[in-house]
Amino acid sequence: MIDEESLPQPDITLGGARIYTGWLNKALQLELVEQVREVVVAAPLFSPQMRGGRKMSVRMTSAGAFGWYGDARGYRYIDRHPSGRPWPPIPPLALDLWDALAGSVQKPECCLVNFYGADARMGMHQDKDEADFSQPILSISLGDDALFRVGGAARGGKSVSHWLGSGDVVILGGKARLAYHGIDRIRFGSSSLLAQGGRLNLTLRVVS
Ligand code: MD3
Ligand code: FE
Repeated sequence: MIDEESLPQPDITLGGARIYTGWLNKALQLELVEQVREVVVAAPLFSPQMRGGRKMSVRMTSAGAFGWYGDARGYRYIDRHPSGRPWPPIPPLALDLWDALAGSVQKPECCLVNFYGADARMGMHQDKDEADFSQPILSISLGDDALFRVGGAARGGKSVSHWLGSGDVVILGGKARLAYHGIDRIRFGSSSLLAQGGRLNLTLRVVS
């Protein structure tokens, strides 16, 4: 545990989420996109199945020792891409951000990559498939703006919304770690970072 006071101060805190607006400049965003491209080549995007049986509108893949997965048997972390190949390494630039901002001496074991096309969204949920909720999650936004919503630890309570932009980094730690959260919509084409539009979100997680 690293003291929160020794970390850089966030620009905004929202329901306990620490938001670093525009933490990555354009050059670093482009470099990270290139590193994510390598991940997607080795581990192609797919749409996990939700609890109700439908597929998510967000396409996903992972890097690291574990990747997040969902099928008829439920949600879990698995140690291989559905193709059977191992997950590729976590982008080095994402690991640098973890060291600078997460305030954890542990290393992330998963970098979940979410890709949002024009009509993709993510319903309100908790991230509960990890073993240790005292470990934070670090989120990086790249590309189009997204309307992020965060509530409390119980479903259906009050929530607050915030537009996340390209280069924003969010740390979810402390009581925010088990907060309900989701992405209501993206503003497709609002960023020129990805030539074809859309949004990438990376989340770094300690899994086991
Ligand atoms: C608040 N991703 O992958 S990142 C997810 O933008 C996920 O793709 C969203 O929710 C996205 O699970 C939101 C911000 C985020 C990530 C994890 C959280 C917010 C969180 C965990 C607890 C509370
Ligand atoms: Fe989540």
